Amino acid sequence: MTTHFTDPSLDHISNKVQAGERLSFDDGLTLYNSPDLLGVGSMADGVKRLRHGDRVTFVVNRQINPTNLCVLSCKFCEFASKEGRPDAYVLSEKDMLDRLSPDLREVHIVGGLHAKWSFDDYLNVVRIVKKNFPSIQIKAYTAVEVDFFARREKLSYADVLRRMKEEGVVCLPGGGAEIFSERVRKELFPFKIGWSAWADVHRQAHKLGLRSNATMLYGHIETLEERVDHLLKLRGLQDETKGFLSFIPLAFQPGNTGIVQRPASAVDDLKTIAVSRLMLDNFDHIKSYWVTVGEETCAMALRFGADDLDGTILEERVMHAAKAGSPVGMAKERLSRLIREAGGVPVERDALHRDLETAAA
Ligand code: V47
Repeated sequence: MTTHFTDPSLDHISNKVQAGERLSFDDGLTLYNSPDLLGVGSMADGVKRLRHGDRVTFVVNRQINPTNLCVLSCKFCEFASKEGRPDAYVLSEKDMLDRLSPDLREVHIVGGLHAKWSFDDYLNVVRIVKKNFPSIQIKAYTAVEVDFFARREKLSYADVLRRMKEEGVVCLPGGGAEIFSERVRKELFPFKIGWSAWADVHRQAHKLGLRSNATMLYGHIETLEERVDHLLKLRGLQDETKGFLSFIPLAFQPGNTGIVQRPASAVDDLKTIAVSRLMLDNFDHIKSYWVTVGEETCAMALRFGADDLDGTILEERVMHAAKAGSPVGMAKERLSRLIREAGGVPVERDALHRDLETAAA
């Protein structure tokens, strides 16, 4: 089917997409700058349909954020706290177990970098989950945490990751990537790892057979050039390792940070999903994260290239600390309805993006 674009600069890109040719940095910028939102979206939807048809996946999951105490003070983060502040917390073993139930497929563990916790304390969180709920798959610790454990214990990334795998971690979340721009890093998160260390952690994880995700935090002070560069860096790493499961664009929630007045627009959210699908030709899954974009935009994103909604989550803290307007969790039935309303077929998956029937086999 030929699509008629209102923006003629999309014709050339559409020809490349149809011929299965890889898009360039300039193509990425042209897509982002195009006023033809529906044209960009229909191209991305076409690519999504070729890979996944009408299927849209989700997982019955839960997030556990063991502590918000963090040695870092990233300007964009409203989740992190310091000792003595009224909002500071550390979950007890009981707190963690109270949040879990055997019907969960995945638990996503991520939290602050606690000044007094050893690597073993972090591993213990994994042990507690594994011992009490052996059937729940554990997605744990971002590259930022892995780097923190490695420095603290004077271990290599590979050693840290091997220990995590031995305790039962099956994949790593994609957090901590923020935006791979040194300019933005110096401004917003100068003490956090940048691209090179982030990439190395994921490279080592993939070598050990651990799969992982990748994210991009957008809608703050980054430029469109920096977003496209971020996507190309990830595409290059995926060419090298083939270990990434999914890509998740995270719309920045400004809260009280003062960095920007309001979150990215729905148009920007939808374009970011579409551009990600078109540029990341070697990523199977593009997630529309309802927590940051809200339910309405999230459903529309399913016609703009997204094929996954993450999950039920039940208690999201990181974005809600920054006043995200979405609910903190969603029932499985509500997620399915959202998918059906957008014309998709809901498919429940596990943490490794396998359909449930396959996973059970
Ligand atoms: O790295 C922090 C982001 C990330 C804010 O891998 C914020 O399946 C928006 O990575 N507004 C952690 N974002 C969450 C994360 C994630 C989420 C869902 C699924 C997966 C996955 C990973 O949250 C951080 C940072 O980029 N973040 N503060 C904020 N105010």
